[in-house]
Amino acid sequence: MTDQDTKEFDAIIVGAGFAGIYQLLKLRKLGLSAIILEKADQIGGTWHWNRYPGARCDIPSLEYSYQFDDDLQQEWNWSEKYSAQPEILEYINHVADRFELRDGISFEEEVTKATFNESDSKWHIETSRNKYEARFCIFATGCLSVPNKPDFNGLDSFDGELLQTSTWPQEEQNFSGKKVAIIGTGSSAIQSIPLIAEQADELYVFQRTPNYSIPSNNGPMDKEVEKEVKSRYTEFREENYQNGFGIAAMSDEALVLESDPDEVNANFEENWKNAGLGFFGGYADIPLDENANAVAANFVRNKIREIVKDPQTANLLTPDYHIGGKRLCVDTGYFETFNRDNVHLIDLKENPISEITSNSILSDKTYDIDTLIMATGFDAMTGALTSIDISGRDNIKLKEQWETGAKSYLGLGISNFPNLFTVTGPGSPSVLSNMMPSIEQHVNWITDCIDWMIQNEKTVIESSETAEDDWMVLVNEIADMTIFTDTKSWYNGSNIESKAKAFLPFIGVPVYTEMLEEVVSENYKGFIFDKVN
Ligand code: N01
Repeated sequence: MTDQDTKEFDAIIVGAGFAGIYQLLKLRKLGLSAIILEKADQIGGTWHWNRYPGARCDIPSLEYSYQFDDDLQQEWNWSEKYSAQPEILEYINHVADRFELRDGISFEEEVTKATFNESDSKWHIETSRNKYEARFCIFATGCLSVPNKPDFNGLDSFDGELLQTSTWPQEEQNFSGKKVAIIGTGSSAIQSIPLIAEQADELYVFQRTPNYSIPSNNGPMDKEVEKEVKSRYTEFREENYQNGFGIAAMSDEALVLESDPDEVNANFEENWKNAGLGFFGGYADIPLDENANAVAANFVRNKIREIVKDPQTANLLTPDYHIGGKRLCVDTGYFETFNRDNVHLIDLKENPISEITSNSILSDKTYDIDTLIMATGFDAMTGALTSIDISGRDNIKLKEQWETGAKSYLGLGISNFPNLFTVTGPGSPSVLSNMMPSIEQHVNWITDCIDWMIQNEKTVIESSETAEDDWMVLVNEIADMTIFTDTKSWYNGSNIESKAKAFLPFIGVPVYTEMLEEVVSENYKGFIFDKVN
């Protein structure tokens, strides 16, 4: 390919999920030329890839939706409280059409390399098909987009059907008449197991660590609730973003440890029925105090033992760590599924998988199977960035810079990587918030920043190393005040053996929002403009 073939834009956006789509719209409104480069053959990001049975959002759809356009939020009607993946995909497609964004997306084009060229201050980008140059490069690559594929002994020799929840085929899968194994018991498994169990002859669930899960009590959209929310949508969104996790249900200021135990129990019962993820925020000290957390955890442990009839299975399904330490799950009939005769739970802590053969898994005994489903999670928060060959100033590689732990200023900018922005990057509330408003917050911030640079004739922006270091110290200091750091989870990289262990999400949406605003009001404090080497 010659240089003449290089396509030039003001900005390249990587990824056509909720973040990329909105970023394209905002940059177009600013009058910039921009293109989204998307690996998949269609838009949707996480909602395109994760189409396993039962996939649905675990934040109510009235909250898990865009707020940037009032007509859009008034006119779109969700059919259920928690929408299923096909409806969410339909919604993002609707948004792309409504705002005429499709012609700004190039599909089946995977970004493989991005290099900052100091002589022209531009990003030179290579994909599976083309070369590009752009002043700005915005990674809208999502927090949970690179699958974790454990290398089980013999996996390559498996001859049956091998599926991964996070790269699920577009064709419908039918498990009737089959013996199915699923490895993993995180959210993806917890959502899919009840539906697969209804079809499969036998379902073997290989669990390493049990998870806490709260019943979704999902159902058709309550039209009265919808009407009420829509009558005050702006206010509703603003109120939610004042809560620690940016979610409506998580607003209670009361403390477990200072409340009457009977009252706490009654509230837990109510939240178990109605709150979903909000169960975790039902009292302000559940995320902060291990004794308060233990009261909430015991409530859920008792529920599991009440639901699951076989005591040994119930015990195996009962977590022994802080509730919320691993991402809380929201389910439809998960624990009940283990009362079925065709569902079998295998404890990998006691009996790890020693081998996978052409047609079986060897653990405490040999399990003959037709289908193997990996529900083994993601290289979360950093994987999508470190899997691309990104080079910044002085040819510094992002992967190497992050080898001892990812660092970012505000989750938006990375030192040595000028004019590169990340939407919901490490160090921002991202996965510990409602992703939709957090995406909009970042896209608005990035767009305003670019606009400010244009107005103020600045060519290059980058975060200072000091600002970045201080920011990550703060992220970890806040996390250390909570129960989040004591548990092995993908929040701190401990689900991937080779990954540096560091807690990555910023906890506390309102504080974060205030700090973002302060940075802007002080002319982008912590960022350097037009750095001279
Ligand atoms: O992945 P996970 P997920 N041997 O990492 C196990 C979001 N999400 O795809 O805990 C054996 O939670 C691992 O075991 P352990 C949500 O934020 C949202 O389910 O490491 N087992 C664990 O059980 C969620 O948190 C929705 O001991 C191995 C499982 O695999 C995030 O995505 C729906 C193993 C992985 O669980 C990730 O969820 C779905 C090994 N070598 C997901 N390696 C919504 O509702 C891993 N495991 C919006």
